[in-house]
Amino acid sequence: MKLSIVLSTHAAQFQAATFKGDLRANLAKIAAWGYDGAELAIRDPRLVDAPELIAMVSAVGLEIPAIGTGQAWGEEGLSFTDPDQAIRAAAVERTISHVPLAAQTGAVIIIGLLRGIVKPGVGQQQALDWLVDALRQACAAARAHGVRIALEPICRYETTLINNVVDGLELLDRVGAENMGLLLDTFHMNIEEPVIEESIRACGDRIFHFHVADSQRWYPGSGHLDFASILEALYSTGYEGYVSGEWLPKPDADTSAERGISFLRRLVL
Ligand code: LER
Ligand code: MN
Repeated sequence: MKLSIVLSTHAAQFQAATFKGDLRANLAKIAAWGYDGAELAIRDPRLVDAPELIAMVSAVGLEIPAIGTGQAWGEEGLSFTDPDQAIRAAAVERTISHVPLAAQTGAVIIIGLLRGIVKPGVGQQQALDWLVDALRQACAAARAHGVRIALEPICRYETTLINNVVDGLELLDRVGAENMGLLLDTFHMNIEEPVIEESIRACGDRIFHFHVADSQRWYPGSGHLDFASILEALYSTGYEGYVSGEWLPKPDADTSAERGISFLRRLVL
């Protein structure tokens, strides 16, 4: 199992980015605990020096399996489904601006909350049409560089658009881009899927990335999810990507990272 954990390159409000703050020190700790990669949450690629970042990550022997983009929504309000055309265009442009780093590192670009939350006065169908249009543009730009995009079904408490695997697979069909797949997150799945394992199997080879957190969004092993069964279902699809920790820094970031990896590494798969 290739394991990573979410790390924000800059201060961020999103609570489940386990690590924020001193990037170099955090990368060293993540490597020392035995993780194979660091999933980077980057608000704006213009804020990072890509060669320096890649050097810092590889200096401690880590990979960058995925780049999270949601802070552009959380901190700046960019969204694929905003009624303001300029905001939608800026969200697409921001997504495309992650492509060079993704191409260099082999990272998948994550579309989570950058899809937006449907605003009052916007119909659900209109929002879906805007979402499909934005994803087609982003996928076309990414495809030219061999980069993949993963759309994450997110639970009803965070967005009204694409809450579950059925919605996600339907959206993939509509977008029709072979470099687009899904990011499944066990925290959201525990809220939205009837049977987590069956939903995973239904995705087959369309799973491009995988987030783990336990039922209460703490580290795996702290709640009531059956990770042996969930990960068995994941690998039965032929998945070869990363299992990436995205959980609350509870009781604190370091303890959660150590306990999370020791629990996951003990699972016999
Ligand atoms: C991001 O990966 C995620 O899971 C969402 O909860 C973002 O708010
Ligand atoms: Mn997630």
